[in-house]
Amino acid sequence: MQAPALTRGVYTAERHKLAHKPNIWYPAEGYERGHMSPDTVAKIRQEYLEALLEGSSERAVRVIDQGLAAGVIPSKLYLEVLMPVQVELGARWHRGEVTIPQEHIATQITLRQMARLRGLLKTRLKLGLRAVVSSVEGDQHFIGAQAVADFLMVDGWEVDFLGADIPTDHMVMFAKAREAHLVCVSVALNSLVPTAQKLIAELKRLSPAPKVILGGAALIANPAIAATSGADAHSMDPQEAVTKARQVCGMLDAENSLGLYLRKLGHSVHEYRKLRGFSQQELANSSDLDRAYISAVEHGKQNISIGAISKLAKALNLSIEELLIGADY
Ligand code: B12
Repeated sequence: MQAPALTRGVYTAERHKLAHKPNIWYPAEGYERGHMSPDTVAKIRQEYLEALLEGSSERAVRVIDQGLAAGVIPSKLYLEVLMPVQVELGARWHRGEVTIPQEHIATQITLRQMARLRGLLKTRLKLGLRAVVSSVEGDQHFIGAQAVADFLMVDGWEVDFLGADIPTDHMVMFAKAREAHLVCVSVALNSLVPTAQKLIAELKRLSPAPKVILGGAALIANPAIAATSGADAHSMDPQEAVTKARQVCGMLDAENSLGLYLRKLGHSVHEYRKLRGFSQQELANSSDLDRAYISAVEHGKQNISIGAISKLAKALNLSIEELLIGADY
């Protein structure tokens, strides 16, 4: 059966109107090379929808492969094929045109493709910042939150993705225990907006309080929620959320850049120390530094001298450059 043409629909028009920003990390190389037009993406979207309606994982993989071969970058396939098709599929399910097993199979296929495309995106240097991403208590919708988690991971954040329906008090305790710099909250149901507001208020009572970004279908339905949510930023777009995450966490602020750099360096020291199997005391002994100093460095709280970096690098059997670049790369 030929599925009716899939336009980008209300959801995507909203997304464009409210949230579209140039893709600063993954420029649309395909467009620049002239390999594809918006029609190409629309065609891929249509074929991907048909693959999902058929429940054919193989066909879905082939469609995504063809998109990649045509020069469509992975983030574009993720955001402009997988996401709107998932919305369309869900809308059909809500209208009773797609059965529950069909929707479940399709969602599983798309989750696999999301993971696959995320794997193809080049992950940036670790930022030394931690984000917790979750749907609000009572909310079973988690695909959008997963997308936000994926894009933050690619941007170099340490991400804890909690999935759907996390009780408010557990979420707050978890964010505190993880010392999260950022919490991204997804709310799909209008009826759960007060729950999201309560969660944000409780997160803001933590000391230090994480920054909060709120997004999800409830905001698409009612953008006015942004005025009263208490969040630091709002977005309907996982990629735009990355820009906002950097903004609200002060990464684009020159004053904070030293602090962020020290955190990144601390992360590198911590990771290499673990990799070498040293305790902080052992590293302190072999680098001729104090254990408390090592601890402060690892927490990004020490304005470390070049001399001390050199001692740590030597004790970890690294060049200074390797230590500065970080353990993950
Ligand atoms: C699939 C689906 C379900 C599945 C969810 C399982 C799953 N796979 O996650 C199930 C069957 C559980 C479900 C149940 C219900 N659903 Co439902 N569901 C959907 C549907 C069709 C698709 C959701 C989806 O996966 N979308 C795809 C993702 C990619 O889109 P998204 O979630 O909007 O996320 C995008 C953005 O919002 C953004 N985003 C999302 N979160 C965040 C967070 C941050 C921080 C940021 C920056 C961005 C961001 O990024 C994403 C991509 O760009 C939507 C319709 C739709 N058009 O979306 C309805 C929808 C969300 N559901 C709806 C309803 C009413 C329900 C039920 C109450 C139905 C019922 N009577 O039982 C229950 C509630 C269950 C519960 N307690 O949560 C309504 C919500 C209306 C509203 N705003 O209040 C919708 C909009 C359908 C409709 N038009 O009526 N649903």
